[in-house]
Amino acid sequence: MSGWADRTSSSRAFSEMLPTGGVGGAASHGDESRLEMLEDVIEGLSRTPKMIPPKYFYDEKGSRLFDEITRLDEYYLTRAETALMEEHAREIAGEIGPGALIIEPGSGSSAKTRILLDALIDPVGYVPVDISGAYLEQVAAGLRLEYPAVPILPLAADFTEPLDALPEPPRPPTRRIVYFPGSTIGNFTELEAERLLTRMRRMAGAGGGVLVGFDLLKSVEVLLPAYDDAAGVTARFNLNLLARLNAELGADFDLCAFRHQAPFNEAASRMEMHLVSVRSQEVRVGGRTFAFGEGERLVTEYSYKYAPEAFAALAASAGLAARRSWTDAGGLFCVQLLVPEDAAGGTAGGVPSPAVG
Ligand code: SAH
Ligand code: AVI
Repeated sequence: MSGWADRTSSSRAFSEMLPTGGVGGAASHGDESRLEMLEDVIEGLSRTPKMIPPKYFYDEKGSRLFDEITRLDEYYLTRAETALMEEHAREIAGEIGPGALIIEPGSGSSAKTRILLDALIDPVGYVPVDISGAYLEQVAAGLRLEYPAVPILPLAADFTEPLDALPEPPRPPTRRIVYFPGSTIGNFTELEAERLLTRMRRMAGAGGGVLVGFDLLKSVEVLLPAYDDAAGVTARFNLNLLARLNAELGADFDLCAFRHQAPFNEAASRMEMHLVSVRSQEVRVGGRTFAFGEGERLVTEYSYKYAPEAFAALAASAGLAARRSWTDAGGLFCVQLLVPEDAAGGTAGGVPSPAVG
């Protein structure tokens, strides 16, 4: 999936297709977001193969379904990364140093961030950034109770778009650390990931760093069930996307006429999530009609799996050097501390000599 930010269509034309009558002169933020979603969905359904960006999974129900996924036996990623963080949090916090500001794009439940916050010395603030606004507010409220000494500064935003202004903590930070756990980086193509990491490098600034978690390439015996669990939670998560488009865009997807499928694309080193049309059918979205053939696939997500060296090379293309790299005891998941390449000599973030692998 690529080029989602490049909208060529007229927003005004699309606004008339929204179910409640469009944005008009006094558009609310909600209207603008829905309009963008409508543009993205129409553009994505016009492609071959048809695609919808995975960021639209995360309405409030989608966020809760994702949380349920993270507790599944088959979904090893969260368990492995949590174990890694529990084992290495003190060391990671030592590398980051005191007085840091932690910014987390796509913060979700902020579960692993709690492990980091517990280990950090005197963090000046935590900025969780998430597109799922209502869920973000609930998580932020919980964090304020748990961490009364840490300013919690949530930002409801799409991190793939330029962020206008990040909330400022009351005290100036010694450095900014962009924390990007959960293998969310894996949901972007390499070109998109390079752009995103470049943006994160700029956000962290010269003395800062990017702490990123990514999933390691492994056998299909482990990968396939992780994205197609026995209880069908991942299938519900995938299909909820269509329910959301029906509810928010007035689309008429028949949820019984699409089936969840999650193949491994070996050539691209990624898991993929598809919704397969079980029959030939037409679907209406925003005044447009889209034909699906029997067996036709709607691509809803890529989830790239990396070898540590391949990820370090991707980071290098974004001007970031891997200073440190940690792997969980099971060898399933990896977290790397990336610093701007010109700081790789040893001054940034109080970080000592490079050690990747
Ligand atoms: N970082 C958390 C959550 C990972 S799930 C963890 O590791 O557990 C991915 C999260 O990113 C979800 O909460 C989703 O709402 C959010 N997200 C996905 N795409 C986004 C985007 N473009 N902008 C902002 N948030 C996004
Ligand atoms: C959020 N993201 C990293 C998850 C992943 O594994 O790619 C989303 C997910 N899709 C299916 N299960 C979980």
